[in-house]
Amino acid sequence: MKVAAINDLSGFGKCSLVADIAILSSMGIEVNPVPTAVLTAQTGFSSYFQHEMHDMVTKCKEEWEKQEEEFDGILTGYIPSVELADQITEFVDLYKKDNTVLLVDPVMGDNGKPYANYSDQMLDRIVKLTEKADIITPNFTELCILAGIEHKKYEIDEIMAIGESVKAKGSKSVIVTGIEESKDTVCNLVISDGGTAIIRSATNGRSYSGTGDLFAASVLGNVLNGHTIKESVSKAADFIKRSIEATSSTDRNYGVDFEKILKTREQI
Ligand code: PXL
Repeated sequence: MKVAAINDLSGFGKCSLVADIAILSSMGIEVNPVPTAVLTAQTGFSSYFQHEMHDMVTKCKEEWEKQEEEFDGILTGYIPSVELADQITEFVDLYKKDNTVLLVDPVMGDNGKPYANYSDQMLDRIVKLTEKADIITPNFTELCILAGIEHKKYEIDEIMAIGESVKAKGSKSVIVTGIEESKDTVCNLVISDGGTAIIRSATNGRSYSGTGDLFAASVLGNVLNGHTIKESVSKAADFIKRSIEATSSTDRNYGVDFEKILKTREQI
C-alpha cells in the first residue's frame, strides 16, 4: 500500500507530515510525502516562520508521472496558499483512480477560529477538493465553514443533519471529528453511504495541536488495511484518546505524545 501525503512539515506541533509519516508507516503503509510548506512550528505558536513550497506539488506530479507511480491512497491536509491548492487539485485529478482512496482533511480552523491559511478563495478550493473525496474529516469549526452556517452550539442530531448537507455536495463519507458532547465525552460522527453512526469516547477535556492530523492518518490507514469506515473511526478515536492520556505537557501547541504508544500497527 502506498499513500501520497500532501501536507506541511512543521518543526514543532507534532502535526501534518510528522503525523502522516509516523502513523501510516507504523501501519505498514508506504508514505510518499508531498510537502506544501515547511514551518518552524505550527501556526498556533505566537511566532513562526513558514517557507511555502511554491511548485513542489506540481514537480512531484510531473516527476512521479515519469516514474509511472500509482497510489492506493491520497491524503491532503494543510494548504498554505490558493496557488498550492490549485496544484493539489491537479495532482488529485491525475493520480486519483477508481480504487484510490482520497481523504481530504479540510484544514481551515478550530475552536470557532480560522487558521492563518484561511480565506474565501481557499474555502472555494477546499470545497472543490472535498467534492472529489471519498472521506472528509472536518472538525466542527470546519464543518460549519463548509456548510456556510454560524458556529454555535448545536445538538448532535442537528450536527448530523449539517453533515448530511455537506455530504450531499459530493463527498462519499463525512466524518465530523472531536465534538465535545459533555465535560467528559467527545464524539465523532460518521455520515456515509453505509449509514450514520455516533462514536463516543471518554475525554479529559484537553485539546491539542495535531490530533486532527493523527486522526485522519489513522482513519486512512485503517480503511486501506481493510476496515470499514465505522471501525476505522472507532480505532482512530481510541488511538487519539490513548495519545492524549500519554501526554505530559498541558501546552496544546506542542501536540500529543503519540510516539509513546506507537508500538505496533494493531494499537493505532
Ligand atoms: O494540525 C493542523 C495544522 C497543520 N499544519 C499547520 C497548522 C495546523 C494548525 O494550526 O498550523 C501549519
